Amino acid sequence: MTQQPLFRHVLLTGAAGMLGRVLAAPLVAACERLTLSDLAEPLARLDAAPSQRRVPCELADAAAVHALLEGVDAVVHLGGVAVEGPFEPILQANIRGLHNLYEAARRQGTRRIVFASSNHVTGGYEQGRTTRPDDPPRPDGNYGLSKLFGEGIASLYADRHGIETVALRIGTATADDRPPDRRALATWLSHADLIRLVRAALSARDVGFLVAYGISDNTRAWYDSREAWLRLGYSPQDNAERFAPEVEHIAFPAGSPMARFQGGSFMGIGPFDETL
Ligand code: 15L
Repeated sequence: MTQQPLFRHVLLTGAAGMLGRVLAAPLVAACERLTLSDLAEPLARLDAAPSQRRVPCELADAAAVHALLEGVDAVVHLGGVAVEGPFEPILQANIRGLHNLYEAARRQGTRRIVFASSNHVTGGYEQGRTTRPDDPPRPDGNYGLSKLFGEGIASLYADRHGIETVALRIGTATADDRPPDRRALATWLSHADLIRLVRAALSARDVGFLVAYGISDNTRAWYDSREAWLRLGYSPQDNAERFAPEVEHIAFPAGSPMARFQGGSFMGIGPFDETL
């Protein structure tokens, strides 16, 4: 599998977020030109190399997203709401935002999107069950639902317009690069493996529309993504198990939805009564 960059100009959305901060520097080496984007305020605070172009953008603003994608060959799309919460902000940033992104990609000639989807697309499955990318989705809330929409629009734009997407159902990546609790012994994605995975998703050829779980080589993993990883040339090197003695005791009460289902804590958030 080649690691040669396929893309000249890569856009990183959500660049000021936790994953964006991990990925910005390694992505510089994966393309000729990297543009960093996020909401204006966090982007202004971002400590990035002066050579990296920064463009603030609201994903819900169609005209701004259209301008953002001018000349962009590939997008690593991390932008949007990253946690479970009320529907309206998720609707704007994740659903409308994704529609804006794919429409802009179609009109501007962008060829590939690496989409930060989420394990919460299938968070409704029981923990311990082996879950694969082609299992029926079981979103665990508004956030998981928005990621499912993202995968849907990615599939549509691959079929109709030839825009390739690798949808990465990312597990648990944290700022301190450690699994925070027992659940994350299954779902953890180390920073080094995140970088490997995104590089692979950018450099694999002819991916069409592909869904892969984004986790490390965890002994307790309940996702089986081997086929998709093979297609990408992703080979995780880290394993959450070495943290087990420190975090095994950190868990929700046995039998609670948060302990039962793969979505973990998100199963305990909401409903939000927004339409009342
Ligand atoms: C995600 O998709 C979220 O963005 C992040 O906040 C974590 O909660 C993670 O999933 C997880 O499931 O651990």
